[in-house]
Amino acid sequence: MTSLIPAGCPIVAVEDDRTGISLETLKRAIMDNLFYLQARFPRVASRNDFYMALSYTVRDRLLQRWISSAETYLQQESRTVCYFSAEFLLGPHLGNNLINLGIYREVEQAVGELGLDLDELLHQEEEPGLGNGGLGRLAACYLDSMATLEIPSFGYGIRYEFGIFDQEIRDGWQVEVTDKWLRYGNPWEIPRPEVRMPVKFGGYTRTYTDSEGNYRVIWEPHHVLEGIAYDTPILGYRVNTANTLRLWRAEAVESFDFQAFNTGNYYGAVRDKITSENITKVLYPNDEPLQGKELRLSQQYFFSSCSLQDMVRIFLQHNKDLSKFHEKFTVQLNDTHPAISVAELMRILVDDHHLTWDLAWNVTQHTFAYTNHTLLPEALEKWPIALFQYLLPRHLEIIYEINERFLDQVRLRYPGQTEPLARLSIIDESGERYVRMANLACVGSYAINGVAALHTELLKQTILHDFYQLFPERFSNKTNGVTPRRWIVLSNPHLTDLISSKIGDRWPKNMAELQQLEPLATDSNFRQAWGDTKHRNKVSLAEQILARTGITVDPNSLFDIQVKRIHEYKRQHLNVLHVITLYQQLKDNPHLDMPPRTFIFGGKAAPGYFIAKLMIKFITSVGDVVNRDPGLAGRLKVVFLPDYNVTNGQRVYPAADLSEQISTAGLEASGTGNMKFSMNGALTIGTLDGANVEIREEVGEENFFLFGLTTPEVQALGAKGYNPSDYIYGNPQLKAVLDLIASGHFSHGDTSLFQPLLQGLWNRDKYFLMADYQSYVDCQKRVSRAYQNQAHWQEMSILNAARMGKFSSDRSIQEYCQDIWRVKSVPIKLNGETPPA
Ligand code: NBG
Repeated sequence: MTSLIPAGCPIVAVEDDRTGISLETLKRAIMDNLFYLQARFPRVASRNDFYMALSYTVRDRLLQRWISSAETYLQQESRTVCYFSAEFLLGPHLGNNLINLGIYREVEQAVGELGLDLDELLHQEEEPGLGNGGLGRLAACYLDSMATLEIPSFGYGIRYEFGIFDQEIRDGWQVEVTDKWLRYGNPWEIPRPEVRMPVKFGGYTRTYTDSEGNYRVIWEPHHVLEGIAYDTPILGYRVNTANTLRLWRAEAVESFDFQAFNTGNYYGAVRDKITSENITKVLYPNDEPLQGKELRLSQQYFFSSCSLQDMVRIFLQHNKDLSKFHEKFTVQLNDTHPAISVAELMRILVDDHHLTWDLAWNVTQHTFAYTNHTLLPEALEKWPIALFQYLLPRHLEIIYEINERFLDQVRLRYPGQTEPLARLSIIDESGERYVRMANLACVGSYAINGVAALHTELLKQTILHDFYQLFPERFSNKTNGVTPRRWIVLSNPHLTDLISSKIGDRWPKNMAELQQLEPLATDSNFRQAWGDTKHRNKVSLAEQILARTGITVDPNSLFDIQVKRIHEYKRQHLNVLHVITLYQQLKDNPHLDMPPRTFIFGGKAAPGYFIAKLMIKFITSVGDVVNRDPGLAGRLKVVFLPDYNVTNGQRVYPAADLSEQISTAGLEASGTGNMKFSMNGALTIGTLDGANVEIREEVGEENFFLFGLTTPEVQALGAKGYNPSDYIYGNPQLKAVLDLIASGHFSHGDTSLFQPLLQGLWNRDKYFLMADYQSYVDCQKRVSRAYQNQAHWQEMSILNAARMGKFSSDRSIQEYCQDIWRVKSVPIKLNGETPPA
């Protein structure tokens, strides 16, 4: 702790330049903030106090940019993108802001001179885990790219008090722990208590005719809440643009229900307050299927309504004519979670602002664009009519009206046919009646996109086929991307320095420049340096692993990594079957020629997803046996790294040799971890699924380990009648692996523990593991052989990184801007200056 006490530094600054970045100014600002904002003197200050003081220091340095951005957008009345997302998985801000501001080194030195360690302060930050996985992280990468490309934009979402749960592993099982990320304060958000929006729930509607003879509807709610805005600046990379992420927190309108209070029902009144505020308490931890939860629908409506009301408020400050709303704003719906916005904007325009239905519909349909993120049919959101009626009675009426008008159009297209009508209808009437949110989103949007080429094609062929027939012009593909600022520059500084020493330092903003590395792939010195950086990263991951799991792993072994949510379709268990295959082979032949491997897994399972949780137990149990087997002489290690999140991801990607992207073909919409690995020089073993297809196209098939059935093959096999036991009985090695698991070898003799997993594979094997097993094991053999030729491995690794330019989220956002949003960049001047290019 003594290192926390800075020696001989001024405690109170007399004058303070809040934007300066000279060493002395930075040091003084940190001490100033420690004193004035944390009210601490150095001797008693905790590490968190110093983290807060440093964060405020950095925040001060981006506030000018933020204010200038807001002012410029206001003056120029810029067309603005609003990215609506129930999830933003931001990850820690401090390091990223230092990178984007370009003051990492300066701050590192200033902090050092105060006797502190920047790394330790960075680790102090609790990451805002306001998302489940790929979808939420994509939203965060897109905010970074929109700011970097100087696109006027807002992120709109929910300020969950508790984000995605922290994962602990006890006795090999996942245990969920509440994520109290706000516990020690959040220096990055600015509450805007005067920006508050009323949000109604429940009740009934009534109609009347106004003095001009117009038919009007009034919604008399059962209760009303307020949404309070919390703003976080989102700074672009080496530009003056800082956009806003506005998240809403729910608050009861009156702290007390005075009626209840007066009648003596004090606790009843307090309970109502608590119930209202529950809406933004916690993120639903399910990655894909979400059904039937009243609170979840309330969350979706709550943030959609607050955000649209806010946009209308902003619009009306300078314009009167709401029929032009869509010229100022465009809204991207990140999946169907905010799809209720379609009905809410109609309600605001028609009921609150008295636009005619047709005018309002024209605005609505030109405002929204919809991104689909999944093909899993069970993940398509639908809400029971009864729940809708109860929670959002006015919206149900509006949806019926939208649907009726829409179906009239459909009837013209398909005269006399009822099938297409039933499939296209926003209301599912096949059994219990539901509102289908994807249908609402498609009908209400001017653009619809998938997130990788294959995914978009499959959308058109399968779940959105009828909409594609009707509105082909609305469909396009926008392959996902990830921000190289967080995923290379921040997380892999050694690699960043190496690359910049060869091709200069403009590539983080122009990833196509990485191609200049290609000629170096055959340069033995460069290969050596490339391999050395990887090794350093592996050493530090090995230290992490030891500290967090107690398992010692060898940085010279092949680091084979699969990190992502735990799901049957992602097939972590296929990976484990390969581990057991190698285990058996080594037991049979201790002299087997193969490079030592360390299998690293990470990922959270939805708390209610029993098989996914059992998969974690399976991984840890196999690890327990394999890691302790003296006969293996450390040639196989299996690690489950607990609590996979953004922070841990930043340590994992740079250290990977091999990236596992092994989902059943046709089921992973895109994947984005696959991109992060490859950018950091990992080779991929993968199926032709999601963005893997495009990654392989870019890096070259000779630099990608492909295996498994293709999507059409999976479809054909399924149609023909797939019988997994044919594959098992036909493959003695596979049978032996399954038998070993069934024997209780990995469960202390307990033969029942993994039965649910085994039964799944023997009986239905919904995700075709048995069909892909041999192809996977063979492909892994090619990986091992390739790894034994290090020079060639490094060459492939360099080519992977060099050819990943396409997967920068900057490219994705440019495509959204050009093809969908039709927005242009608006450079921000600071003190009359734009930053140097
Ligand atoms: C996920 C897909 C991923 C994809 C991300 C981001 C959902 C509903 N979908 O394959 O499973 O990369 O979205 O598009 O979380």
